Amino acid sequence: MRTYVAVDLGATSGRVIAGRVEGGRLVTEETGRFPNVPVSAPGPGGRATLHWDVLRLWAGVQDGLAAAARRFGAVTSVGIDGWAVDHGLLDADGALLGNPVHYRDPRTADAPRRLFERITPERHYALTGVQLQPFNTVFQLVAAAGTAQLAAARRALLIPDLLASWLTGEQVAELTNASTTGLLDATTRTWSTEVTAAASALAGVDVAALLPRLVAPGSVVGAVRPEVGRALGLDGTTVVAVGSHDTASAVAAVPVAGRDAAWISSGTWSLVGLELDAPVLTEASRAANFTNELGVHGTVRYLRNVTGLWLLEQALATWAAQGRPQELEPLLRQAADVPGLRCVVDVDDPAFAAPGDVPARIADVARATGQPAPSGPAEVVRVVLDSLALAHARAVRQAAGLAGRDVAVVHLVGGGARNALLCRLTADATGLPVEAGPAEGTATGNLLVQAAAAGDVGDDLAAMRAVVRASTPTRRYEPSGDHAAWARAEKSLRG
Ligand code: LRH
Repeated sequence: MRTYVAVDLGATSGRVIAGRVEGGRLVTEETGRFPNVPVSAPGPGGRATLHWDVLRLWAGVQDGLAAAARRFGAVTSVGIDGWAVDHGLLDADGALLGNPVHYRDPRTADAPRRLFERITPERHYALTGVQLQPFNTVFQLVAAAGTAQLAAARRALLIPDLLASWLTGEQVAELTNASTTGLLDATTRTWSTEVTAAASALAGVDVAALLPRLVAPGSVVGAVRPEVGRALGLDGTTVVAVGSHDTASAVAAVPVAGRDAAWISSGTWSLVGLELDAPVLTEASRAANFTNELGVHGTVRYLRNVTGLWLLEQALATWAAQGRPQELEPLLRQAADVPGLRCVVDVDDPAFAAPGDVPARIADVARATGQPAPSGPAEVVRVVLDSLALAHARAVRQAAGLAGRDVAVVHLVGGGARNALLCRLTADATGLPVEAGPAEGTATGNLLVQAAAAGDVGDDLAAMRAVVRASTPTRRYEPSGDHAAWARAEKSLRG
């Protein structure tokens, strides 16, 4: 029986999960889990810069891989997925030039304006289909203009591709994650010469030359290097390109994605959208800031980035730092008893983007909008989850309208599937049933792409999803409550 190992890097933690296909079911076991803690350190010009501690992540990945090899013996393949857009710059020797910068670092604030002087936002969207997020890779490269690091760089590798290169020595760009960069042509699915030319003129380096060859999910990146293989017990193991964008892997593990299904990949972000065959590159889609990212098996993930459980994570971190740490489960139970919709905020308000005191920021927004400010952790959590559910409903409705689809069910995968209150409120806000699970959707999708590449699972999404259904029960939440109250809350938010 073959063993596959998924490395899944999230914004707050990394996981290593081994899996086997047994009797049409995926059986998994976690062999590593480690925190992902960003670190601020002086960057160019001494400016405080938020970095990813990528060597610490690499150490956690190696520990988890070695544990998987000890537990299961021969490992057939490893697949790596992670959050999008961020990258390491490598020098001419292939060595990492510095710690990758975190997408939440504000260095990119002015970069969209600068790029759009060279290529209009309309043209950029018509080419790439990517929503405007100041942190997209293309803007990060523009923001790095003039730095010694960028001048010395010969390669830019997205985080999962960087770790894959450390395992194999091969430098590639996996397609689903490449589709988040703002540098990929959504129609030809190759690097856009027009966008790279505009970015090069601003960055002062040849951006196209930094970008490696593209590979599709399911293809072999390479064999694990002998010295790494010996150290970790991975002799004979290959690295397979999976949906290396975590959201692509999560969407691959949505149990059913018929034409009437919307999905929410719920973690630090909520990625809310639909699976399509072709991108929607219309002006209306651009105005609504929907993105066309690529999925496994050539699909398009048509979605909007909604600020997700980040607000809850930051609130918990704030209370812990203030010496009053909160336990999540009891807090969620208390929040369920707080009367709903007393106060709602726009979760995508830029005021919430940077790490910090989310409860205080919510209180500020509440006061500024004439709403009662929540008092105490349970009330704060209720505001966060009501507001998040409202944002989910809006994004589902907009996606359906822009893509010309009728949505009858919402699948919610990822860590948020464990949050019954969030699932229930999302059902109420959308007025649609929510099917919750799998909670480890990303690792599941990662493992199934590897299993399909090896022939353990049929090589199409329907076959992969049949395994998901057989392996993980989902929980269904029917909409209830006062739908008109949600409509009123939405109206009050949008003015
Ligand atoms: C979710 C995610 C999302 C990106 C963001 C940077 O983890 O990959 O899809 O937009 O991180």
